[in-house]
Amino acid sequence: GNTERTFIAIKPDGVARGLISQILGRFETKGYKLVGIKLVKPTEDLLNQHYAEHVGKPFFPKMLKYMLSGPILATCWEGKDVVKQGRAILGATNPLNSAPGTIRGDFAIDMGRNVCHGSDSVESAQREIKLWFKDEELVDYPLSGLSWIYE
Ligand code: YYY
Ligand code: MG
Repeated sequence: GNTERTFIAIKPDGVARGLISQILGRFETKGYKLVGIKLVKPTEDLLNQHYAEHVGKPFFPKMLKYMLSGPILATCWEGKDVVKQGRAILGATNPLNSAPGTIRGDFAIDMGRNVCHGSDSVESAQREIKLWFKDEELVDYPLSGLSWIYE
């Protein structure tokens, strides 16, 4: 339904480059509801859990260093099909393959500086939201003008 949730993070480069408002703006103007947001200086342990599927891959040590290089903006968004749509808004993993109009397509060049993260499935989203947020950090409230967003 309209209560699907996803985890979207702005990586250290996105925060440092001042891209927060533009990235959040894409999700806001699309019609999605922000239900969690905080700046986090993640521990290595949190990142190992977050990227569990990539631990041990050749690119992992460099990626970990990048993810530890500054604060990350952790956000949780809610709405119809938000996991899949979130991935589409962010664009392909390698910014050289990301279409213009996507976050990575518009704001990034190198894969190791691709500005943002988005959950890749509903199951990953549930796992990642639990990892980054406490229950009480997720808030629910009515988004105004819902009838102009959903038919
Ligand atoms: O989910 P997504 O971020 O689009 O890509 P993943 O395949 O899950 O990889 C996570 C993260 O790792 C990616 O955003 C950049 C980095 N990475 C890399 O630096 N080099 C690779 N060959 C693959 C991934
Ligand atoms: Mg991924």
